[in-house]
Amino acid sequence: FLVTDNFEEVLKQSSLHPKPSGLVLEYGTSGFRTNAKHLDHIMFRMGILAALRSQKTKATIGVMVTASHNPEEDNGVKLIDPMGEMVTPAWEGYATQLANAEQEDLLAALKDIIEKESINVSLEANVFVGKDTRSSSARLSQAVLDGVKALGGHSKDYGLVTTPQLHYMVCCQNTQGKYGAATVEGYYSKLSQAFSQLTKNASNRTDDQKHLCVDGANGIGALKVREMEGHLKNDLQMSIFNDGSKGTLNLHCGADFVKVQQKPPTGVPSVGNGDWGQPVAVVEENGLSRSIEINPGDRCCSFDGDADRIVYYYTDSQGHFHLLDGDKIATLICTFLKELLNQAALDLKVAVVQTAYANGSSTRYLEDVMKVIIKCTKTGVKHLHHAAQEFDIGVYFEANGHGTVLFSKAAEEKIQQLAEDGSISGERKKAALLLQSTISVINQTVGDAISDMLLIEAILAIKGMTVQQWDTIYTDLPNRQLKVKVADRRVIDTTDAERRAVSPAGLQDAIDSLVKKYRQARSFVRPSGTEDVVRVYAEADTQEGADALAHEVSLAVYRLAGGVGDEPQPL
Ligand code: G16
Repeated sequence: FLVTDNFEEVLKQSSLHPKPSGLVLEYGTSGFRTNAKHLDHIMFRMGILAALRSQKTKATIGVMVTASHNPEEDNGVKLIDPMGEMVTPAWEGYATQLANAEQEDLLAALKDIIEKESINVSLEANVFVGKDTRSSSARLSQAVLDGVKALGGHSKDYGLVTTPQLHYMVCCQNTQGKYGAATVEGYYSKLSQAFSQLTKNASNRTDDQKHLCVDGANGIGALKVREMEGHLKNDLQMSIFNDGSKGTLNLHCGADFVKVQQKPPTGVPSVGNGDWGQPVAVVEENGLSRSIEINPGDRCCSFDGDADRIVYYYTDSQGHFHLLDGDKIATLICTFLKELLNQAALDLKVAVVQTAYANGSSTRYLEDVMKVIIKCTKTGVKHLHHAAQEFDIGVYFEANGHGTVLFSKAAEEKIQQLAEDGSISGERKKAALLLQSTISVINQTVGDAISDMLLIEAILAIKGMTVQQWDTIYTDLPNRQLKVKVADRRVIDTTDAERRAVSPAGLQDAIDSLVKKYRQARSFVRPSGTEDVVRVYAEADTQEGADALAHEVSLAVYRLAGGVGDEPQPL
């Protein structure tokens, strides 16, 4: 290749986005993620890398500026490959190489990637860019746009969108509209039409049954679900809380908070006292005040900061909080799909992909009762997505509510053919049509809180199921998740889909002997790929047991893996 004018431009522009010398960042679970003040050069360089990836694949690439569930002061970047999936692992390596090259080595790092991948830099490059609502996102997404431009690429700035919406746009663009129109409007109309087709099959529902409380985590999901509300007409009646008008992003709210703390978010009215706040809230909608009363058993859901995760919950008449996490969501979807496949007499294999965080009860239920194939992968949707692609229908969910369903091309074709087959009728036909609409309501590119919410709402409506009935499909084993601060979390290395620690020496032995002290117990530790902490997970037959085990394992991590700050205290 030749050093073109573009490289001079890259050099010139990169001096406006200088790398703080010595700063080293790693590509984590789903991209770079740290305090926003360290990210300007990363964003510029990811703009360049996306342009190169576009030249390599001859397709449009996506760059999403978000730190998802992290606190407001953080930010990050997620790279999206042509079919809307996360960028391929080899390019994660290039991303790290480019991100960490000192200013004077940037050109050499770029040339290295170009050579290794034999990229024709004179080809056109197209990049879609989106951002979340963080205060730093506007300037950081501008840095991405600058990077694309420096390499002579074209970009389309979608502005404020959810992460899954940008994944969707990239897939639509690269399939020449076959997946849908690459616009936010196209996304709303595809999903809402499918939702309306599905809920047509629900018997008359009262307004109460159509009602859902949505916690938008004070993030982009709240804005987008509100935008979509009109498209859903009367099929779903949402009350949106934590819409960003007052609260702070992800602070005491959102899917990650609700899942990890196992309690409801602030900012959402509910039955009970304390953290639940008041059961009645007055909300302002379209300039009108409306009071909303929350009763035992009412459905609520929480999105995370970029709306790619969702969890459900409710309070029972005794005031107890019940969480329906990603495992419960996967089970509900799997049950629904298997019933439809049976009715449609379609022989398609359904598998569920989980991670080590999956509740032991969910795995047992899916394996023993539902008789589906179960796979366990490392944390990170890229791993689950990949594993799910091996099946006719792959349902993948992390316990934290990040997931979706993938249909193989062959499975989609079979369903399509059956739905259009004039010679069948009755239950079989109905099931085929329902499967067809199910495919349309799902965002197959990545986990999507809005799309998952619509699918769950449709399933509950069609099955005439309450959230309590869904909750009793199986009973979760009590569990606890904790975080431990260590000097360098990379000292922890894991194997067996993160279920066993291979370093530091002695840690796994310590965990093994602690686990033996409790019944139905399991525990593992792993370094987070999004926060500077080590995560500890424990489950046991009682909550006290799970809490005590999590604490004891945290102490083992603290002592054997270089804990910093105060020693972990019992819960
Ligand atoms: C990201 C990933 C998820 C992962 C989560 C936590 O979610 O996309 O797959 O479960 O981080 O990862 P870790 O435990 O490594 O910190 P999000 O919603 O924050 O982008």
